[in-house]
Amino acid sequence: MNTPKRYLITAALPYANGLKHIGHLAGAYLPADIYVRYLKAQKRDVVFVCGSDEHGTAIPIQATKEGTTAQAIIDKYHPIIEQNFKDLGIAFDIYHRTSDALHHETASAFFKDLEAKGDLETKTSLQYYDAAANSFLADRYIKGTCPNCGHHEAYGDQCEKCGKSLSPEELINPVSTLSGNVPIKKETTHWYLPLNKHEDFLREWILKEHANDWRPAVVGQCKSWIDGGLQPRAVTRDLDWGVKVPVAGGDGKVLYVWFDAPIGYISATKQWAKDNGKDWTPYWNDAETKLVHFIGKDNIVFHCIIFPIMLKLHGHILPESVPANEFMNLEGDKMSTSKGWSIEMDDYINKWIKKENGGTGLADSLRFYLTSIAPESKDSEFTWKGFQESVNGELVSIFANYVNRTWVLMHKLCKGKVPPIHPDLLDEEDNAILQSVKDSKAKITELLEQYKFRDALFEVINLARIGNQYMQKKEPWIVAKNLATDPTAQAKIDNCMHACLQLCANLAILVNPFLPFTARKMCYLMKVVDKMLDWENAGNFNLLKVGYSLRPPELLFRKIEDEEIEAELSQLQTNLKAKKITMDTITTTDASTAPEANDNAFKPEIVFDDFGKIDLRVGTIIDAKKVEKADKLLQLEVELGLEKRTILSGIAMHFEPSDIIGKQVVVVANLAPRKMRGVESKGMILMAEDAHGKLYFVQPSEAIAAGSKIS
Ligand code: B3M
Ligand code: ZN
Repeated sequence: MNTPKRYLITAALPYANGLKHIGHLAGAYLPADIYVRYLKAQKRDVVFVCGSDEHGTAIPIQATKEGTTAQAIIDKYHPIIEQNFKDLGIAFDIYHRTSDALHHETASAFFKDLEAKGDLETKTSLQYYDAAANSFLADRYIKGTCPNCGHHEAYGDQCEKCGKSLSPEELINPVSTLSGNVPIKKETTHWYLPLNKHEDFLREWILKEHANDWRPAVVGQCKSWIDGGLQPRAVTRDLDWGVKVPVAGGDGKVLYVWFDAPIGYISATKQWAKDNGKDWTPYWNDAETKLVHFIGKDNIVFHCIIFPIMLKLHGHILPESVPANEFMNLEGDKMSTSKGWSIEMDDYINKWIKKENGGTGLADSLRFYLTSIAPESKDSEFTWKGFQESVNGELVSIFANYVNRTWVLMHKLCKGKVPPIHPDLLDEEDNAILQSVKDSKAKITELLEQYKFRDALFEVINLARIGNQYMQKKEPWIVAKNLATDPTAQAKIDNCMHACLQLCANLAILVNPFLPFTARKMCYLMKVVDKMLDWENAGNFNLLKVGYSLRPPELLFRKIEDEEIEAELSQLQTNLKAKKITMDTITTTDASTAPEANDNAFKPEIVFDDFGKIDLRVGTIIDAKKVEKADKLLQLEVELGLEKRTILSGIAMHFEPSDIIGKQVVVVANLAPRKMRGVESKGMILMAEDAHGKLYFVQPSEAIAAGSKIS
């Protein structure tokens, strides 16, 4: 493609069902923002769209967890996520919502058009149904074992562990997440997008046209999908949350979230155009627009196979590239908010950035580390130690150090003004430094065009390194000692400091896509307007005018201290424990006795007499309720035959009280009573926990009399 006339850049629409973590940030939003900032610095016509994905089963499921409505959930998380992105410098042109009327209209019209043209098929089939909950089990309402990787908590639409896209029929041992029951099958009719009819198009477009310019992992995933045989894909669901199916027979049905969400990119563009007095149509319909989707690898099939078919059918342009990232793990494990093993953007902002009132570059410190470990070709790993080493070792001691030394010396040796050049005294090194800037700019530009953000950032730091070496060679502070004896001393100092300052101005331009707050702070120090950051200015050594006085030095970044890293690491363990399911109330309320994160070893041997001391009984739960001000506790009334007992159990995060009444359980009947939240708990319920933290009641294989002994 020649230089495109305009760009439309999208970043995956996050589900507004909870806070988003830095793995999400590194996967889609940060690389997209870097690319957009680079394009805008080139004065290209760019629109950067994103927004909340507010449909799908993820939202009502979160609402049930928080004991509220789906609408309340999206209204709670949409503004928080939007603000988090702002605080980290992710500068969308619009952050829209799929609950907006404009989106409902757009998605509805899109579906109607495809339906009218005969591009969709309908099919009646048997689908999983939860009789107790009176509901079909779409997507996340059904869980089971992934046929691909064996993960036990795979959803009906996707396994979050291996990323494979699934249908409920493929799940092994499916259970309803509504009731925990094994579902039955019931007849229902749905609309399908016949992916199989578009195989030739996909082969041609992805496996031929883009075989070499898309990332190998993206092409590879598409190829295995296509080779695996494309099937018609249901694009409607039996649900009441979402965009209503707008055609006859659609009562009680909504569009599948993955049908409506990508259309959200179009609605967002429409809204942006409306707000800015522009025309949205060329951005989606003109072949001279370059469309790029930034996503994580679990979204590849939707953006490379399904949505492109929809776009083609509806008469739009196709994405020119889909630079999907792999995953970013955290300290050796997959990042997961629900398991407490993650760093939320919101947490980082509150703890690191807000505390220091904007702080010494702490938003950019995170952007820097995340980009330097971007999972562009394989999974990568965030570690707090790595964060510290990267910030202290590169950002502080190379980049910030170079700028700071330049500023300090310029104030000391050149009266705080841009010194003149003395051409007759310029030597090879002075000339080489300008050439280095030009070379770096060329490399960085090329890498950015190829979505290689990690390498591009490395080149920027390398240029600062070259600056440090140049200064070290010239040693203007040593030359200054000869001012009285060497008549050319001041001229030599001027030449060196002039070059160092012009290099700083160039660094500000080149670092701007990656570290926008830093670039602006450098503009402030140089007393220039942001316009200086235009990409065309890089490679120019005339950016700062001779005689211009600059501001006194200010630190761009600060070091990250050992104590801060230790605090973060112990916080991670605390979060994990807080979310971790424990066997009973005693361990849940007493963190010191809670099992360690990966503590799965067998306990030390005991003799039979030790075991014999435990009085285990079968009990039946006859009542259950939440305990005030204790998120984790349920207060249970348990029938033990000889007597009824009140037992507190730390299972409130996992079971609804109404769901467990009538269940049989195993009770440690002779455990010393313990008072919690003013209630005395007499006994303990045994629970089993799988590797994913899901809890199961330990039960007799058939119902038996309450009070029966277990030995
Ligand atoms: N909300 C899934 C995700 O956040 C989904 C992306 C939609 S992009 C159109 O991973
Ligand atoms: Zn899997």
